Formats: sequence, C-alpha cells, structure tokens
Amino acid sequence: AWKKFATQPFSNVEDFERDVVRHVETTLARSIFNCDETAAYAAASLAFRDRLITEWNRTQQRQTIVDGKRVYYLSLEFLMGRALDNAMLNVGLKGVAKEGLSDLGFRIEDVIEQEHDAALGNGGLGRLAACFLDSLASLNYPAWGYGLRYRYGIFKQEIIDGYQVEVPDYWLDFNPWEFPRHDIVVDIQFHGTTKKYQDENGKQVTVWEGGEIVRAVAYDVPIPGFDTPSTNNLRLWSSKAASGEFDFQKFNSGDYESSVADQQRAETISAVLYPNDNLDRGKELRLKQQYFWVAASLYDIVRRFKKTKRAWNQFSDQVAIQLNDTHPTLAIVELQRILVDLEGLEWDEAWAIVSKTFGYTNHTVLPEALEKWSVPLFQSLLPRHLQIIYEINLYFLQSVERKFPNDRELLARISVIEESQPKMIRMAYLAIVGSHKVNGVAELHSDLIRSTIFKDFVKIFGPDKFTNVTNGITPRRWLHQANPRLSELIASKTGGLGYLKDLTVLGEIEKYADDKEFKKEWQEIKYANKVRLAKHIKATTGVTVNPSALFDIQVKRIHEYKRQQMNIFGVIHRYLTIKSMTPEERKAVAPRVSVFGGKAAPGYWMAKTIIHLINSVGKVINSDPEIGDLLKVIFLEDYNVSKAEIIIPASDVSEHISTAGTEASGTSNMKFVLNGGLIIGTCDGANIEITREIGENNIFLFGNLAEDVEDLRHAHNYGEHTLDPDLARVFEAIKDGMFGDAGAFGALTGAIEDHGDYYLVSDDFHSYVQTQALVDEAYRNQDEWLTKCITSVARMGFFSSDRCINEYAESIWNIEPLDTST
Ligand code: 26W
Repeated sequence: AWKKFATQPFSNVEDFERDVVRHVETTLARSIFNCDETAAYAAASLAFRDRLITEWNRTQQRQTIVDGKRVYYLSLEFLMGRALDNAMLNVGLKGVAKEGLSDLGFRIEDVIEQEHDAALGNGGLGRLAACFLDSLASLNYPAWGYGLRYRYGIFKQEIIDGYQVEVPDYWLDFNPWEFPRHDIVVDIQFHGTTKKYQDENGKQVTVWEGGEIVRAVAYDVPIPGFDTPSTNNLRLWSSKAASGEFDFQKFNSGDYESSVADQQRAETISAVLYPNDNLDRGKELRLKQQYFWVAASLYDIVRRFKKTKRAWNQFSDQVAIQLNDTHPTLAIVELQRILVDLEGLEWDEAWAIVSKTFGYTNHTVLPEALEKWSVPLFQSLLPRHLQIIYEINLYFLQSVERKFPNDRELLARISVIEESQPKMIRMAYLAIVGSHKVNGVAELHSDLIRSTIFKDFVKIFGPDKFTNVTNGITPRRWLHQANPRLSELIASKTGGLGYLKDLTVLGEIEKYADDKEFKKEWQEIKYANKVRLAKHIKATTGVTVNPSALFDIQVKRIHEYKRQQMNIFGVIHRYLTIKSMTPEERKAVAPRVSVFGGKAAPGYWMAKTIIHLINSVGKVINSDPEIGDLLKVIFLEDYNVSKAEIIIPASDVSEHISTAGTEASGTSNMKFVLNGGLIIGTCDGANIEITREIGENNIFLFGNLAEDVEDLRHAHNYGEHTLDPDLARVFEAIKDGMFGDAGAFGALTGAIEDHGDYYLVSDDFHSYVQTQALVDEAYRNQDEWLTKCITSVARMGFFSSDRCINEYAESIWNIEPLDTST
C-alpha cells in the first residue's frame, strides 16, 4: 500500500498548477480568489519543496545503503540567498513553473521577488559555503552542511542622510524551505565543574557535571543538485530552553518572569548572526554559539556512525569533517571528549582518530581576524574542554621538544596557549594541531600562510600537511540564474546546458571571440543587463544613469584592506579632472557610472566613514549640471545575494583592489569575469590565478606586490612617506568642504597622511589612476573590448566550485560520489 500511495512529484504544467492551487487552498488556507503574489510565492515554493523532499528522502536512503564515507561541512555561515529560483533551475522545471504561474495570472519574476534572502552570513566565507553545498549536491557527494539557524541574519542596511543605519533582518516569518525536526534534539551543557575519579577497573575518568543545559533543535533545509536527483541536507540548529516551555517549578512558585527569562536566555544563543567580518571581538555569546552548534553537530555525526556498529578505529574511514575557518575548532576538542570521557577510549587512541578526521580551511591572514579566546572565559563556560586543550597542547609541545630540543622560543611561539594577561587560546593553532590537512583558498594565500603565520608549523609537521585549494563559485547561480540570456547564448554554442556541469566546456566559445554575429548578441545581452541595473538604480536611489556609460562596480564588505577609499578618492580625482577641462575637452571624456555597495560592521567606524564619503561625493557629483552623464556615483543600499544577481551581470569593469597580500582569495572577482565583465585589480588572492587563466591582456592589474608590502610599511613608519600629488589634490578638495563637513572625513585622510598608511593607498594611487585611464581607452574600442570579454569567459572553467569540491574530495576528504542510477 505504501508504494501505491507514494507521492508523485509534478513534472508538467497541469500537475504543477494543481499542486499550487492545493497549497493555496489547504496549506495556506486561502481562497484562490484572494491569492496575491506572496501567496503565489508560498504555494509555488511548497510545490517545489514537496518535490525536493521526495528526492531528499531517496538521497538519504542511498547514503545509508551505500554506507560509505560522508563529509560534514561545519560553517557558522551559509549565505544562501533565495531558494525558489535556484530550486526551479536545478530541478530543470523553471519553464514548467513559468507557464503554470502565468496560467494562474502571475509573472514568475514577480513571484520570485517575494522571497526574503536567507542571509545567514557576512560575506565571502558564508557565500563560499553556499556555493560548496550546491556543488556537493550537483556532484552527488554524500555531504551534510551543519550551521546555526539564526533568527536574525546579517542586518539590513539603510542609508539615511548618507550614513549606514542597521535594521534587524527577521526572516523567519514564513520560510517554506525548512523542516523543523522536533524529534531531533540534543541537550548541550555549559558551565558546571569537572571531577576526576577511578572507575571499578582503576582507570582515571573525568566527569563534567552541573551547570546549565540548552536544547538544540534541528531544522533541515533541502539542497537540490543541478541536473541530478541528489538532494542533500543542510542541518541548522536552533536553541531553546531544555525544560520545555517554562521552568514549571519557578512558574508554580509564582516566579513567572524569571521562568520566561530562562527561556529567553536559551533562545538568545541562536538569535543573531555576528555581523563582524574579519574582526574577532571575543564575546562570550559568540563562544556559546560555537560550542552549541559544534556539540549538537558532533552528537548527530557520532550517533549516525554508531548506528553502523563499526569499531571506533574506523571512524575516520566513515567521517570527514571540514572546519570552515577556526569558528568550529571546538569540534576537535569535543570529539576527543566524547571518545575519552563518554566512550572510554585511551587518550592516544582517541587522538589518532580525531586528528585523522578534521581538515581546516584558513580564510584570512589579517591578525585582527585570528580567533583567540580567553582562558578564564573557557574555564567558566567549558571547564572540561579547557583541560583537554591543555592536555592536547602538552603532548604537542612535548613532541616538538623531542624533535627540536632546547628551542624554548619555538615552544613559546607555537603553543596553543598564549602566555599573555589573561592567557589566550589560539584557535588557529589548535585547528592545525588537530587536523590532518590545512588549506588556504588561493595560491598566493596558501603560500603566505606557509611562509608567515604558520611557518613554524610547516617546519614541525612538514610541508605536506599544508595545501592549497583555490576557491570557486557555482556557475548555476552565478551564470545560469543571474544571467539567463548569456547562459542561453553559451548553451546554444556548446550543445546545451552541459557546460554548467563541466565548466571547462566554456573553452568552446573562444572560437567566437572574433565572430561578428556572436559579439553583437553578446553586447546586446550586456546592454540589457545594464538597463536592468539602471532601472534598479533609478527605483532605489532616484538617480538616472545612462546604460551606455562604462559601469564600474565595487561590491563587497566595506573594509580598509579592500580599499573602497582608494576607489572613491579615484572618483574625486576624475571629477576634479573633468571640472578643470574646457567644454571641448570634455567631449572626449568616456562616461562612467561608479557603483558601490556593501555593508560595514556596525562597530567599524572607519568603514562607516567610507560609506558616508561615497554618499557625500555622489550627492555633489550627481547634481552637478556641468558633469551630466560623464560621471555618476551610486551607493546601492543593502548589498546581498539577490542584489548581486542583478548587479554582477551588468558590470563592464569591477574593482578587486585590496592591498597585495590581504585578500585571501576573493570570489566576486570570479563572478564578474564569468559574466563578461573585465576587472581592475591588484596582484592579490585569486586575481593572480584569474590572470594566469585568462591572460594578462584581459585584466587591468596595478599596484605594489605582496612581497614589497612589508618594506613599504616599514618605510612609512620611519617617516619616509610623501603623499602622492594627485591624492594630495583630492585631500585638499575634501578638506575645503567640497563634499560637505570636512571634519567628518578627517579620520580617512588622517589614516593615510598621519598614521602610516597601513593599506598603502598613497603608494598605489598613481598606478591605480593610470590603470583607470587605460580602462577608459580600452573601452572606447568596443570591438576589442568584446573580444577580451568573450576570451575571458571562455577561459574561466577553472573557477567552478565543482573543480574546487573535487579537489577537496580527492586530496582532503577521500570521498567518492554516489551512484544515482539506482
Ligand atoms: C572571528 C571574526 C571573523 C569573522 C569572519 C573572522 C574571519 C571571518 C571570515 C573568515 C572572513 C571572510 O569571509 N574571509 C573571506 O573568505 C573568502 C572565502 O574563502 C575569501 O574569498 C575572502 O578573500 C576572505 O576575505
């Protein structure tokens, strides 16, 4: 009977419409006569969700039957964006949905627009995790993501009078993409005390008792692969009070308020995503989040392993765990605790298992972003874990001492415990000691971590433990979904959508790089994408921009190292130059639209000042009648994944201009090039490999090299710093009040003039301005420009996250894809 009644997922227009109407009438309890776009979005999503869940179940069954190794991707951030459009495209039924929705009286674009972004991440690291999930499912790997179900994702950014204002992002009002699993709960312990005693066999055992308990509840999000039935799982944990709704004792004794307070305290753990990107603040609640999520995930993973009734020494043959930066490093300690304290393994036996299970990915070299936790905080919150960390460190230091006797300085440098006041735990060092592989995210970055921050560890563990896996992006979302017309054009020349599963097939379009007809279509598509963005700009800022102008875009988190300040100084320079021209000279100027977007961490004052300057400059330039279309400056509010899907396909040029050696990889650089935009960039992160792939003639590189940065900084600190003359002119204009209250921007100019110019803005400014002039010149020759764009796209195959995931699978996880034909 089960088989007979099993759910049949729709695959044609009529069945889709029937499912939509059923969901409107029953699930949503609405009349079809009062079905607005929101309800249509909800019902269409539920129809697709039904499909996904059927495949999700099959995928899980397949994994259980095969009973092979699985990979678990632990990330505090998953920047998923919208799910409906992606689900429709990945299961190949967007056409069906479009027709069905149109039959029911809706435009599919309007329905898609109803969805709230799932914005559970800050920037690069979180979006990378989302691209990885897409690739893992598309390649049929048995993989799970584990994260936190934040009630509030990254804040929404509003720009008021040119300033950033943060507004909470409550996104869970209606979320059809998650399944609450009220039966999958884990109780997580905090605080308490530890006791050592001898058991009946005379063995030393430690117990951790008392303290407070918070309950983790699983919420599952299905992750559909592209053109495959595989549908993987992202499991997000939500916190709630362990003792049900209330503490009934307190409730009955009349202490109603405090019983509610207990509940709220528990729910606080998964309430909000920390909005700092590349900055460690050491807040207790953040450590609680980390342990809560890690402990629940490991409990789940271990439970699944135990069901197979295997011996513990087979654990790492069944389980690979990847740590997305140091945020989940406690997983190493927690697994050791489970094996030793709860399962009774010997320390060495347990440690052998632990250190074969984990891989650690580093995403940043910025010292202020390297996580450290204070020992006293650990002592109070996780007393048993602190003991285990000390023990791990002791054995580690002893082994180093044996290998390099009498090098006390080495021991102090590499100790997991920093001997400061208070003592601090260096999470990156703990992650290295407890993992079998450590990787950076682009070649330069991996070289840098090996030669600088982790140098001693390379000496200790040998070079093979440290490797590179250059980041990638999913071409499904970042080309097919964001730029459907370009995808269609490519498909028409490469024999269909197969290129989306093997991005190196893009190489086949290089033969059209000089094809007149092809170039014309290409240009039309770019123009249409620019018109789409121009409409968005008009609707959100009121400013009219000319789609024929060169669109120059920099969208990413606002950070001094990413140097949006250099970009806006360059814009001011351009403005001053135009202003000083005769009307005749102005006729030769290439019109440009400078677009900025990105959030500043709420406490990052300098970044907020950069936003304020961009908006102040825009206000003056955009209303200067002498300038007209020659220059426009736009700050797009609330940059997020769904806005990126409109912005990225519309660029002619985008900016990736970090101080050399500071941007680990960057991934938007890849997205822009894949969409037929050229880039201006420094020799940093993945820009270098993009250059290697697409050719030096197709990229605008400038600025000092990473190897020279240290010397330059040193020179600055010894007073050898003369301001670039063009930059000096820009600063004068700012100080004259050309863009309003000069005092407001003093910190920005001061950082460069008076405080050592740590990010080398002045050193690179001349080269930057010159290279921008080359961009103008190159853009004038549209024919050659188009050849560059097409050639570049053709050579971008390497940057698919599929390539990247296959590298992880082979060199770090040792896992195989599942056969989906059965
Ligand atoms: C503890 C505070 C904190 C929070 C977030 C420290 C560090 C982070 C992230 C690791 C910052 C981040 O997103 N890094 C970015 O990771 C991308 C994916 O690998 C890279 O492409 C970016 O270059 C890198 O900045």
